[in-house]
Parts: sequence; C-alpha cells; structure tokens
Amino acid sequence: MKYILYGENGSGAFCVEAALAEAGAAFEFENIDMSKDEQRSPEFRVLNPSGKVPALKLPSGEIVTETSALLNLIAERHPASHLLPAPEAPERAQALRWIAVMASELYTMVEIAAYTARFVAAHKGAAVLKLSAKRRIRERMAAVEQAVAGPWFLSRGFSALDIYAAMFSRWRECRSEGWREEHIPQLCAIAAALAERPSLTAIWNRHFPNG
Ligand SMILES: N[C@@H](CCC(=O)N[C@@H](CS)C(=O)NCC(=O)O)C(=O)O
Repeated sequence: MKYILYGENGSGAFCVEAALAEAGAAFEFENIDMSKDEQRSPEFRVLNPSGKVPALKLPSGEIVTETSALLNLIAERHPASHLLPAPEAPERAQALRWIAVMASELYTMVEIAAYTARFVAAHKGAAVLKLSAKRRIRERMAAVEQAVAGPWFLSRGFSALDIYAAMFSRWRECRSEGWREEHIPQLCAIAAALAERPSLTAIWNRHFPNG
C-alpha cells in the first residue's frame, strides 16, 4: 500500500515528498495544476476543503493535510528515519517550536504575498499589502536563520526542519537581489546540502530546478 501525495512541483508538496523519500516510504505523486486553479476545484476540495496543496492520502485511504501535521505524522510513522527527535529527546521541544513558527508565522504570510487580491481589492492598496507581507516573510525568515544551529537546523544533524526551512528559502518572496545569500546564508547552505543528499537530489531538482 502506498501513500498518494497531491501537489505541484515547487509547492509545499516538496517538504512532504522529501520527508516520504527520507523515510523510504512508497508513494505516488499526483500533480495538481495550480496554474489551472485545480486546487480549488470541487473534486480537490473533497480532499482538502481549504483548496490548498499538499494533501496526502495515507495507505489506509485517510486524507491528511497541513504540512506541519504531515511532517510530524511521517516522522512518527517512520521512526527509523529520525526525521524529528523522539519524544523526550534533546531538541524535541525546539523542533516542534520551529515547525510551528514556520507553519503559522511564515506560511500564512505567503498566501498574503502570493494571492494579495484575496485580502484587498487592487485599488485599495494591494501593492502595499503585498510588499508588507514580503517584508514580514523576510523578517521571519531571518529569525528562523538565527535558530539554525549549523550546519543543520538542529545540532543533532539532519531533520525535517531542514527540509521545511529550505523550502521556504527557495520561494519567490526570498529570491530577489541576493537577499537570501546575505540574510539567510545558513539556510542557503542547508538547501545546497539537501540538493546533494542522495535520497533527495532528484526530488530537489524537480521541485527547484533553479536551485
Ligand atoms: N496551511 C497549509 C498551506 C498550504 C498552502 O498554502 N499551499 C499553497 C501552495 S504552496 C497553495 O495550495 N496555494 C494555492 C491557493 O492558495 O489557492 C499547509 O501548511 O499545508
């Protein structure tokens, strides 16, 4: 029995696919074309009423959404992968903390930056809101950078936090004018290390062909 991951290359589906690959889990990737708004179609909303990717169908047939929940779930169901520190292990609390920060403080802001018209009509300052959201994303990414132990996010080594944080660092909001090289160099180094990781190279290149 396989997992089925619904998503698109370059989207939040990356972190779930990377976690599944690290866990050695069998899965299929089902493309949801966001350029055609397929994530908001009635068919897809049966899987995720929020109209967003990723969604994961578990081998049991149950659907789970939300990247933070999915990273936790995959780590829990595949403990040998050590994607997260075990309960009671050092750094467990900080791992949960920073996953929650990225899911709640960063990811929600990405929707405002990417789909500003959902929040304010164009003539009511959409450009200003977009810029403010982008600025907040960058401030928050810089705070995430400060939490990185180096060379990986956690001092114990590679974890799901590297996958999650590196994904945000590749998105449009962090991409211009050499900003990320200057302000989030440790996250850039983590992204480069993920691209070199044998279990992730092909997945990384498919999702982030421009690095
Ligand atoms: N809270 C969700 C956010 C998911 C999300 O915003 N996904 C984006 C793609 S990266 C999406 O589907 N956007 C399309 C839309 O909002 O219409 C999660 O953590 O999974």
